[in-house]
Amino acid sequence: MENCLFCKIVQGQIPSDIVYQDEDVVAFKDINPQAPHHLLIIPKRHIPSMADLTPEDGPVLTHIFIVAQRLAHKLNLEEGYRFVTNVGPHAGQSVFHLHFHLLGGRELGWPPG
Ligand code: IU
Repeated sequence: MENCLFCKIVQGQIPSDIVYQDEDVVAFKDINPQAPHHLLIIPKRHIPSMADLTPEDGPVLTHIFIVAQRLAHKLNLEEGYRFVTNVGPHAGQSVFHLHFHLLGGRELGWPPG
């Protein structure tokens, strides 16, 4: 999608620190990390947010979770991690291409602010 920053990352039009990608998903380091490990995992296909998902998106969502689980294992996050998506302005969503934050490497507070 035109003018979507994460679509541009998917297309390699702007640089990012990609740690994993396949046919359907990309995982890259967040530019403003909030924990020792902070990755973003996104579908390559443009979906603005969780609010726009349909049942047809089930397979890519399952795949995103499995990729996240494998990356967490690779990063040795055995003590725990968080996997979240922000939806809309009250949650602080700032990029409108569905993305999941994988955060770990320190004790995480709850509830988030
Ligand atoms: P949010 O859930 O929409 O607030 O998260 C957007 C994230 O995208 C946020 O953590 C930013 O630091 C991150 N990000 C990025 O990694 N690269 C960018 O070029 C931009 C934002 I703009």
